[in-house]
Amino acid sequence: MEKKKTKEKTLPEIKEITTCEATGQMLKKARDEGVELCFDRAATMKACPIGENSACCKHCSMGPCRLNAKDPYGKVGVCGATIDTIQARNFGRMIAAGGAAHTDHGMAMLDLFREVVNGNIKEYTIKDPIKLVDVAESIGIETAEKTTEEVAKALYEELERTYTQVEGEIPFAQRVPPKTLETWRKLGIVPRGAMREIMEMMHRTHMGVDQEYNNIMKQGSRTALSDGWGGSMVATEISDILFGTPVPVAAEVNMGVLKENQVNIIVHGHEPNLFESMMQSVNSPTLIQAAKDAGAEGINLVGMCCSGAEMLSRHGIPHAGNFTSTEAIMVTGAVDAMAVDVQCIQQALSKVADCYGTYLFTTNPRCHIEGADHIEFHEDNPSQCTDDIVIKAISRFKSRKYPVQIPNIRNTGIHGFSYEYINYMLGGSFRGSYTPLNDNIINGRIRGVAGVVGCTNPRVKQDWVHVELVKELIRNDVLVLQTGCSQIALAKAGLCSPEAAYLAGPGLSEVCDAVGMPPVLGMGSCVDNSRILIAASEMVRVGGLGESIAELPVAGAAPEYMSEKAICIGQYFVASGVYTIFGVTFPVVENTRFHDLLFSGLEKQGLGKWGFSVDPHEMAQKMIAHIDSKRKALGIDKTRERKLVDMAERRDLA
Ligand code: SF4
Ligand code: MSK
Repeated sequence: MEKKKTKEKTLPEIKEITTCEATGQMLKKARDEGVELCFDRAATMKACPIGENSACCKHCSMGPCRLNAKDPYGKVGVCGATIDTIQARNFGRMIAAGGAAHTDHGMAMLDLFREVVNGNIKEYTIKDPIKLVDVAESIGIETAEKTTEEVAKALYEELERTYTQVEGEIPFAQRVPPKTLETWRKLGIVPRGAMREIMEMMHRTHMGVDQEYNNIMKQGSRTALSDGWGGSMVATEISDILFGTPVPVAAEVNMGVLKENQVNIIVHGHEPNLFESMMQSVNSPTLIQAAKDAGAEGINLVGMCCSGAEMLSRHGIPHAGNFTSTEAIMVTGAVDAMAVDVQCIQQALSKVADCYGTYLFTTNPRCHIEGADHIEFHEDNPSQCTDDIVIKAISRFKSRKYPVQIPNIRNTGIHGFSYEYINYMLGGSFRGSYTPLNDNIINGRIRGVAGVVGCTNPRVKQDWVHVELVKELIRNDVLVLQTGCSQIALAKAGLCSPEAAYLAGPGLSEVCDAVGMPPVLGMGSCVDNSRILIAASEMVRVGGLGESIAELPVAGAAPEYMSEKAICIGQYFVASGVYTIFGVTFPVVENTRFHDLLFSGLEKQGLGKWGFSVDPHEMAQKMIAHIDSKRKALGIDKTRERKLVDMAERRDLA
C-alpha cells in the first residue's frame, strides 16, 4: 500500500470540512492511514488570488499578463487588453469548455440513438416511444401517419442540426417562450449550432480578436444557450427515449448502500449507456454465480456523482455520494471496482484506489487516467467491457486485503421527478398540466420556484451550503427543483422525502401534503438541468405568470459549484431570464464594467442576472427578494404578505 503522509498539523478539523457524516468518517480513516483526499489538498493548496479573480491572461506568449484586482484599471496587458476584456475572454472560455463537455456528451447520445434507429446497434432499444413522439412533435415533426422507426429517423435528422447547423436556429429554440425568443433574436444570441458557437467563442477569445466585453458576452450567451437548449437538452431527451423517462422511485443514498458481503461496483461519470450495460452485467446469472463462487452474497451496483444521480432518478439505483466523496468512498476498503467514463473524475482517484487495492477502470476514449486500467466501452458490444469489469471486481472481492469499514448511514428519499411526471403529478393522468402549479403560485401557497443545482467543492464545507440554502427556501414556501450533486446533498439530509414537508412553510407544506410530494424535487444529473428549462417554459405557456421566463417568480443557485460546466449552466439560465446565484468564489473582479454587465447589465437587456454570496442564508434572502419582486411586477404580491422567516423563527421551527 503506497501511502503519502499528509501534513496533519495544517489540516482543518473534519467538522469544518464536511457535514456528510459518512465522508467525515472516511476522511478521518484516510488521515489515520496517511491517505490524502481532495479536502486535504484544498487546505494545503492556496488558491491563486489573481487567477481566482480572473485578472490574468495567458492567451499569448507576450504574457502571461497579471492585472491587479485592487486597481483593476491601473494596468493593461502587453497587448493593451483591459481587465474587462481579459475577464470576458476567460469567462467566455469557461462557458465554451463547459458547453463543449455537455455538447460532446449529447452528441454521443445522439450518435447512439442513430445507430440504434438504423439497426446497427441492437443492445439498446427505444424504451419510451411516447416520449419519442412528444419530443418530435415539440419541434414540429409530423408523427400521425409514421411508424416509431420513421419518427425516430426524422427526429435524429432534426436534432443533428443542434450540433452541426451553421445558419438558422437550433431545433429546440421552438420550445422557448415566444417573448424570450424575441429578446434573443433582438440581441442576436439565438444559437445556430453548438459546434459553430463553441468554435466562434474560442476564435473570438484568441489574442487580438474580440476586445469589447459586451460583444464577447453576447457570444458567451449564445454558446451557453446552445448547451442548455441544445447539447444538454438533446442528451436528456435522447436518454429518456432510449432508457426510459424517470418517474418517482424510492431509493437509498449514502455510503451505507455499500454491502460488506457483496461485490461492490461503483459507476461514476455522466454517460448513462455505461451504467445501463453495467446493470445488465451485474444481473447476469453467470456473473452472479461467479460472485457466489468467490464467497460473495451477490453483486451490488451503486452510482456516484452524476451517472449515479441519473440512474437514481431513472431506476432507483442506490447512490453512494456526490463529487467530493468519490475518493473517500474507496477508503471504506469495500469498493471492488469503480468504472468511470467522463467529467468530474478526479485524477487522484487512481492513487486512492491504489492505496486500497480497488480496481479503477476508465472506459471512454476521451478519458484515460495514469495508473487506471482502460477497458474501452463500445456500444455495439457493451458487455465485453462491463462483464470484464464485473469479473475483475469479483477477483478483487475474493482476495480483499484491506479491512472493510462501511459507514452505516443510508437515507431514503423519492427521486425521478421528470418534467413529464410533474405535469402528471399536478394535473392527473387525464388533465396533466402545470396549471395547478401556476395556480398555487398565483394564490401564494407556493411563493416561487428555485433550481438549486451543481457540484460540491472541497473549498467549502461539503453539502452545508446546499442544505442550509434549501432549508431556508422551503421554509419560505419556495418549491425547490434539484439536479446533480446538490440533489444528493439534500437526499443525504433527508429532504427528498415527502415527510420533509414539515420543514416547509405552511403554503408549500399544504401543497406537498395534498399531492404527496417532497418539497425538494430531484430531477437527475447536471445535464438534466434542461428539464428545469422545459418546466419554466411550460409555466410561461400555461399562463398567469407573465410572457417570458424573465417574468417568472423563479431563481437558481449553484452554491458549491466548481466546474466550467456549472459556469455554462449558470450563463444559460441567466440568458434564459433567470436570476442565478453562485457561491464559493466568482471569477470576476468587483467594481469592473464586466462585473456590472453580469450582475445587472444583462437584466437590463431583458435577460436574467448573476448573483454571488458565500452565505446560504444571504443567498436564500436574495433569491426570495428576487422572487418577491417578480410577484410584485406580476401583481400577485397581495396574495401573500412579504414575510421572511428570520433566524429566531428558524430556531423555533428547528
Ligand atoms: Fe497579455 Fe494580451 Fe497576450 Fe493576454 S493576449 S497574455 S493580455 S499580451
Ligand atoms: S457531476 S459538474 S460535480 S454537479 Fe455532474 Fe456533480 Fe458538478 Fe460534476
